[in-house]
Amino acid sequence: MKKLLSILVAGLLVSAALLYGVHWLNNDQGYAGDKTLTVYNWGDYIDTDLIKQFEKETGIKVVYETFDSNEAMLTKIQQGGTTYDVAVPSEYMIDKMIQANLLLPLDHAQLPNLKNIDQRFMDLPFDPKNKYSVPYFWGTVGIAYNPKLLGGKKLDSWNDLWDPSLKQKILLIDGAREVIGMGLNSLGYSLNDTNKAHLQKAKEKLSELTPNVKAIVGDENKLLMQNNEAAIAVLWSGDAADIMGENEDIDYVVPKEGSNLWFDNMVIPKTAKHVKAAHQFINFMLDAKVAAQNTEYVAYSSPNKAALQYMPKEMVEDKRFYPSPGLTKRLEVYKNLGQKNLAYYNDLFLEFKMHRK
Ligand code: SPD
Repeated sequence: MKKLLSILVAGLLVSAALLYGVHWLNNDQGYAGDKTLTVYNWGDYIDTDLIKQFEKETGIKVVYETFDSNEAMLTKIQQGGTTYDVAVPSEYMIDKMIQANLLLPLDHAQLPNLKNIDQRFMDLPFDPKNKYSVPYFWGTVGIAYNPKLLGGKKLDSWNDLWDPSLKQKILLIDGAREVIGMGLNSLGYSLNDTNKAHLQKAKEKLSELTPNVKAIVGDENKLLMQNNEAAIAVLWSGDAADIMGENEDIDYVVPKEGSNLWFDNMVIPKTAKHVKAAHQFINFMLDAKVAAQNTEYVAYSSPNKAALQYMPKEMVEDKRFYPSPGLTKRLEVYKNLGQKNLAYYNDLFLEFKMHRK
């Protein structure tokens, strides 16, 4: 009878502990179990083996979703249907999200691997002291082209793209700031110009490019270029690096009139439900070996100084993708131009896209 009673008491204690444990497992206090973390990132922008590694090391299940523009990401976060724990916006959007009070200040004490980031990428004007964001990847906007498909022609200028011999040869990135920016730069204007007359001129100039534009695409640009189905692409540098790894005939150039220097950083939206796990994930991605593996996979430029030693030399020493601070100083970073101006850029881009059809 005594034995039965002690078994019963032990059973009750185990059940209570289990119940208490279940509560623990759900409240994100750092215990492995049924915790989840929802990450929202650009398409083709992570080595998914690293997600598995993070899940294995922490017991946190990652739900991973992708977007293809900063604007799409913002809309989804503002709608609030899904609550994201980590997102990866670009600089001007980070500024906009800070102003709109959509981001949570980061706890740097939970991000010891932040020491791995090159100081050059810290404390930038869109997020002083990295209060809300930490570097993930960076790069430029430029032209990838295949001289073999262009009769040996070399390109080094935005204005080269208007050459009538390039009919149906060009892929454009599906991004309002990039395409309108290309029109502005080709006319000698700033990428952050808000003068309506200049913007109209840029749009008119872009309309003249229409016969040369084969398609306006997202990540599909990579396959089209790799397989020699397109000769030229205006794109982000990392996509060019990826393409060039598959097709050695292709080259990448940052046009001489100037171009965009961009930064994609990790943030925690204010609505995040798993703040501690979000910090764990960000810190994991900042680890030198993890960042090196991720960089080799996605081919974008890493701001993680400690990671560079684990990456192939030819990758890190390629000045097209790791340009010197001297060159990057000549490039422009997008500014948050405010809701009205950003909407105007989007409208012009939409008009340009519709005009093509
Ligand atoms: N396929 C991943 C693309 C990520 C590119 N981010 C660049 C943002 C530039 N504003």
